[in-house]
Amino acid sequence: MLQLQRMRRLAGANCLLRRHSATWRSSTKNASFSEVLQLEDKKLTGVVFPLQGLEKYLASNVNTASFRTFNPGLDDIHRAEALFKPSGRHTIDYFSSAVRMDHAPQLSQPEVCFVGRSNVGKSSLIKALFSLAPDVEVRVSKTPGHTKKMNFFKVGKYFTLVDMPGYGYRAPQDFADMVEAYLQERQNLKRTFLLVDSLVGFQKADHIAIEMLEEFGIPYVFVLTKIDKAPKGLLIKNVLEIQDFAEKHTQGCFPQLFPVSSIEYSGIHLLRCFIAHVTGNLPMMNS
Ligand SMILES: Nc1nc2c(ncn2[C@@H]2O[C@H](COP(=O)(O)OP(=O)(O)OP(=O)(O)O)[C@@H](O)[C@H]2O)c(=O)[nH]1
Ligand SMILES: [Mg+2]
Repeated sequence: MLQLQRMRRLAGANCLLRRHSATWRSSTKNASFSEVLQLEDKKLTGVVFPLQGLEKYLASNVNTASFRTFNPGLDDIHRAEALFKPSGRHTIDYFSSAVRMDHAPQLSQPEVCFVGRSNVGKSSLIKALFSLAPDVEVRVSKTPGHTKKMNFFKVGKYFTLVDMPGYGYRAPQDFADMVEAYLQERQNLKRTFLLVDSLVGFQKADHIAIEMLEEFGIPYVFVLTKIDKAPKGLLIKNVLEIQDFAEKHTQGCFPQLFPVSSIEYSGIHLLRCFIAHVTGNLPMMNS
């Protein structure tokens, strides 16, 4: 509680300083953690810890222990945000694209990648993660199959983030050669984020991707996208189904699902912190 109050005071100071830029910031409401700290407690939980925000809708016999596997403090989340904001010490930039592994940039810094069906919201999620770096251009589209190449974004010397083409409908022809080879060969890959649409849940193609990740022995995490769009009942059904699947049928999957809305920034701050953590940029005590 004390920690929350301290963080809110910090946030209050920031708001005073930033009042003059309220117009452009209004379209990025809740993008920055100091804005989130202005929210009342219930709303704050929903935005920062969307999984925990759903607990109140669940029957008391539902085991939600895994909902808090990754349970950073608000100060950790705030510290992680600094990595996603360009500073005097680091820049955040699009770096390069590749359609084949031998075109992928040789980078030794830790890397994370985002995979999932076409149109699931991979590029939008990356755009939301980088919303505090407005010069970084990440292209999103309503048309499935928009991202055709592996796009590498560099966050200083800290880590690289890779936006992948989608699988399934309108996937690029060379998808398998490109993405399978990447997943199998990339030495500095620290975590793969497998995105699932909260409106449709697991699809056949997702199970194929999961089989592949399990076979390669790659550590991965489920992210549930577009939670602003899903009716609560459907959202809860898909959350429980995925959590249950992760627990019972996977080896390499992190036990906690990350629900996100790239439009409302729910879950984005926690995901930034998780990325900072898995890339070794935010050592933490309790995970
Ligand atoms: N409401 C809502 N719409 C979203 C969200 N994330 C993505 N979208 C929309 O979903 C569509 C597809 O988003 P993209 O981010 O381009 O999807 P993608 O997975 O990168 O797609 P491909 O590059 O084709 O594989 C766009 O119209 C986005 O605006 C979200 O969190 N909420
Ligand atoms: Mg895309």
